[in-house]
Amino acid sequence: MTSFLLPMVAIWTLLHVPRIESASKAQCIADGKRINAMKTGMAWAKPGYWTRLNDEKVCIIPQYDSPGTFSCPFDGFIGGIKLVHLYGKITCDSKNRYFQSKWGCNKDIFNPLGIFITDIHKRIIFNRTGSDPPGNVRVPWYSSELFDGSSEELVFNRMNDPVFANSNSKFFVWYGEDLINRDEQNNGGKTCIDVYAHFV
Ligand SMILES: [Ca+2]
Ligand SMILES: [Ca+2]
Repeated sequence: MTSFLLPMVAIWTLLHVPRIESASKAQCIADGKRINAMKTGMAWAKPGYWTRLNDEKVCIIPQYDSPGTFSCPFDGFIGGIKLVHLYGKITCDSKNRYFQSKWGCNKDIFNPLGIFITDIHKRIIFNRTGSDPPGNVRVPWYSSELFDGSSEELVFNRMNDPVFANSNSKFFVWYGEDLINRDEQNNGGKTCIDVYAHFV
């Protein structure tokens, strides 16, 4: 029985080990391309997929000008941004424990959103609800039909007016009250996220 099994094991090994090696090499090449793209910003993003932009988690503190930041390792036109909650809560009033929220402040029945994505000049780059034009923030709260402060994800839609981004692009994820310096002293907590871009 043993003399029968040994050749079979040898044949299986010959058939399968090279495949494992080639898969590993392919992964190394893919990783190398991504790292190279991150260094040079020369790789064109693959359209039609959600692509994670951050390597390290992005964390937002809701006061004292403490937005999370991310950049874009690829060249491409971004039609949407998806923020995926990892951990943590934020609040517009740390004295009220019921106000804690992933994306805003649970202060009324709408559990409004208070997250804004801007450029370095604090201009909104990705629309809040899909209908607002890019511009400056005046009111630090908004609601959405699809998302609220307890959602696991928050998606910003700009499919009708995609934004070109490359390795020089830097984006900021703000808590609205911190962004416009209004009533931020009583805020608290921290929320940490991953950032995905939908390239078109
Ligand atoms: Ca506040
Ligand atoms: Ca501030």
